Order: sequence, then structure tokens, then C-alpha cells
Amino acid sequence: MARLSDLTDSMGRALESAQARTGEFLFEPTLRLGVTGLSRAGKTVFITSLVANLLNPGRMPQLAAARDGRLLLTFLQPQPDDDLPRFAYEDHLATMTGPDPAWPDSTRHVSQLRLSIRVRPTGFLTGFTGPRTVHLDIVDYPGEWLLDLALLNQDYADWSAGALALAEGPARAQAAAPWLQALRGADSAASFDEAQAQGLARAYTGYLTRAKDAGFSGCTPGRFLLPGEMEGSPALTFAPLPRPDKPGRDSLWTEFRRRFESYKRLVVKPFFRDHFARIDRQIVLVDALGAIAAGPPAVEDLRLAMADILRAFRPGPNSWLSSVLGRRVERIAFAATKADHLHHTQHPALTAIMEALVADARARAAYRGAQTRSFAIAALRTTIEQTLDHDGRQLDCVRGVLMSTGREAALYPGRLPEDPAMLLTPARRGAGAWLDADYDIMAFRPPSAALGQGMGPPHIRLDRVAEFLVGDRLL
Ligand SMILES: Nc1nc2c(ncn2[C@@H]2O[C@H](COP(=O)(O)OP(=O)(O)O)[C@@H](O)[C@H]2O)c(=O)[nH]1
Ligand SMILES: [Mg+2]
Repeated sequence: MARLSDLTDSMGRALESAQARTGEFLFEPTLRLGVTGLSRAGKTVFITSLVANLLNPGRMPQLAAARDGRLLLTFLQPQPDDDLPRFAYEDHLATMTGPDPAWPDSTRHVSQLRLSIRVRPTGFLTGFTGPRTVHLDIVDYPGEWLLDLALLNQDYADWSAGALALAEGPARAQAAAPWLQALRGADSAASFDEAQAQGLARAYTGYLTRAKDAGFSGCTPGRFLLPGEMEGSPALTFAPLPRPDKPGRDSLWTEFRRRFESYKRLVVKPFFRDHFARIDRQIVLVDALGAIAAGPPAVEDLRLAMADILRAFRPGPNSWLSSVLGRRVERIAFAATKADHLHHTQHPALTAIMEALVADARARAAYRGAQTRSFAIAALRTTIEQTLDHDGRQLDCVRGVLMSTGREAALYPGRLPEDPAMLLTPARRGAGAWLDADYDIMAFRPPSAALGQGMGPPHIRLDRVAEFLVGDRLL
């Protein structure tokens, strides 16, 4: 049995060079698939496994074109956008499925990969159409960047006031303390000083990082945590300030207000205009299990962040965003990731939680007519199921190799309620801990078994997600 990485290396690479620059044909349709989610939601793992499973579709029975043997050939090609980094597919796959499997490093920028799929259309046997090629451009971008959309409707004073109120609330007090301390030593009306500006921006970024590590999601500006190529520039060197009575022209306040506007102009708008506006299909990945394990404040925070993120998919008719949106996003999948932490009997409950997290937003503008669906998935399945007898009770567990010890262990993660309101309501009401439930998520290592011929990495429902997102274009 060959390892998947060998297979795709030899096959994918050879084709990539053979196909290089054979030209893009006008009649070959291109579908742009956006993959987003907050950091650690599982974007890199998802794209890597999706591509590997499309290149080797033996584990994709729910993708109709794969099941019916109509995927004649799938190969990687040079991407069409010369200004975007290429998604490091081969490196990530080698890391995840190599001899000592590990999780890929986290990435901090937008990247892209073009997968070309040669399909035999369903009407082939009846005569008229021959095989054709569909190009799938997969774009990976941080969900944090979508949160920045809200900034476009705020001025610096509004944003500062909101950020300060959030930081001063009980939930984030601990994470925010050092930044609030640094603020006390600053005078918004005093003359601007670059060293002080950098100190405040650093202290604020430190707070956002700690808030993120503590399981909180809504952290703007999105680029402070994932700066990309503009790290250190003035447009990324500012922070919220209390509003002074009479800010002078050379004050700290006035300069930060100017930089906040630069951030919107140089960072936020170009991203939405150049990348976001061109997306046809979208998947939003959500680590709902991680938030549940972190406790009610993290769940409420995730719900609010989701509402902000989803706003990008249903902008008001007269908003700046609708004025730059070219095509319409036709389908949006919402996927709760890492479902391999749960026995399959709990997957419907996880899907229901995912559904509830996006329900508010969905009830309103219906995402400009996009078709939406929620899933519980694992892009890389690390566990097998096992039912254990515990004090006479049957516990549905999952078994995998723990990252921490390198040993195999069975885990009972806790029982998710059938009704998502059992979690979302206490979270919304500000509960500090779950009343009579305990959720435990342990990090498992990627599986180390060799992959069979024609097989991608093991997954849960990746094929259903693929069918929903692109299946209609492979008919
Ligand atoms: N068990 C399990 N863990 C996953 C899965 N996908 C992601 N993870 C975990 O989540 C982490 C973050 O995933 P990654 O794809 O790097 O997230 P990104 O920041 O959104 O690109 C990984 O390092 C894994 O620990 C999955 O399908 N199963
Ligand atoms: Mg990533």
C-alpha cells in the first residue's frame, strides 16, 4: 500500500507541470470556493483533506460524481491569481499523513489552490456532451477578517467605546487587565508619540491574543492577530482610547483615529473587494465543540462572532459591501468541525447546535438567496468508536492516540443536549459554567495507518459537504 503523499506527489506534480499554461479555455467553468472560519477552526486541515479526497475519491461515496465513476481525472494546476500565495497542499498533506503524523502549522494569510476536475457529464451516454473540465479555485482566508466588516460602519470613537466596554466586562477582565493598566498611563489628548503608540498597540494585541486563547472569538481588528504582510505598518499600529474632551490636532487620539481610517481603507476594503466579492460557494468552519468545552462565556462569544461574520453574507442593500459584490454566493455550508471527538450518535446534536448558532442570521435576510446547510464533520478522522461499560452504564466513547502522551485512550466527551437551547440559553444569560454537564475535549493525533490505493485521508461527511458545495457543477 502506498502512502497518500507519495501517490499525490507523483500524480499531482507530474500533471501540474504537464498541464502548466496549456491555457484556460473560455468554456471551462470556474467555481471559486471560499473556506473560512476563526483561527484554529480547521481550515487548513479541511482544505488539505478535501483536495486529497478529491484527487483520490475512494472515500467519497456521497459525492455523486465520485460514486458514479464520473470523475475521470482530478489534478492540481497553477492558480489564476499571481498575487496570492499558493496553499501549501503538499507540505500540509505530508505533515498530516507522513510517517510521524502531526497537525499542520497555523497559517496567517489568505492563500489559494486550483483543482481541475475532468468529469463525464451525466448526459454522456445519451449522446451530446463529451467530458469537460471544471476548475475549482479554493481560497483560504481567516474568519477574523470578516469581523472587520463591522468596522466600516463605525468611526474611531464608536469602535473605541465598544472595545473598552467589552474589555471592562467580567468575562474578559482577566485577559484585558494588562492593557487597561497600560491605558491608565496614557492620555488620549497628549501629543502623539510613536513609542507610546507602539506600546499601546502591543498591549492591545496582547489582550486580543489572551482573549483568543481563553476561547473568545470576537476580537477586532482582525489583522492584529493575523497581521500578514502589513505587520508593523502604521495602519496596524493603533488601539482603542477613551475619548478626550478636546483632542488637539497632534494628539494621540487624532493620530489613532487617522490610522483606524487607514486600516479600513488599506486593509479591510481591499480584502472584501478583491477576494471576498468573487466567491461563488462558501464554507464556514466552526469549532463549536471547542467553545462548548471552554464553557458558556465562550459559547456566547462564539454566537456573537458568528452573527458578525455572517453579516458579510447578507449586507444591507445600500451598504458599501453590496456595491462591490460582483457575483452572488450561491451556497453556504456551515460546518461544526472535529466531530470525530464525538460518537456518531451525538452528531445530530452537534449539527443542531451549528444550526442554532447561525439561525438568527438565517431568519433575517436568508443570505441574499443563498442556499445554506449545516453539517457536523471531521476533515481528518482521528478516532474510532467504542462503547464501554461504566458502572453498569453504556458509554459511547471515541478512541484515539492522545497528543499529550502519545498513548491510545478512550474518551467520553460528555453528552450534548438534543435541544441546543439547553446550551445557548444559559450562555446568553451569562452563566459562568454548565449547570449539570461536563464537556471534555482532548487533542488526538492524526491517524498513522497507511492509506489504501485511491483513498484520501479518513474523514466524516467530507463527501456530503463536497456534494452540497460543488456536486451540482459536476453533473
Ligand atoms: N480531531 C480533529 N482535530 C482537528 C480536525 N481539524 C482540525 N483539527 C484540530 O484543529 C487544529 C486547527 O486546525 P487548522 O486546520 O490548522 O485550523 P485553521 O487555523 O482554521 O487553519 C488542528 O491543529 C487540529 O488540532 C479534525 O478533523 N479532527
Ligand atoms: Mg490555517
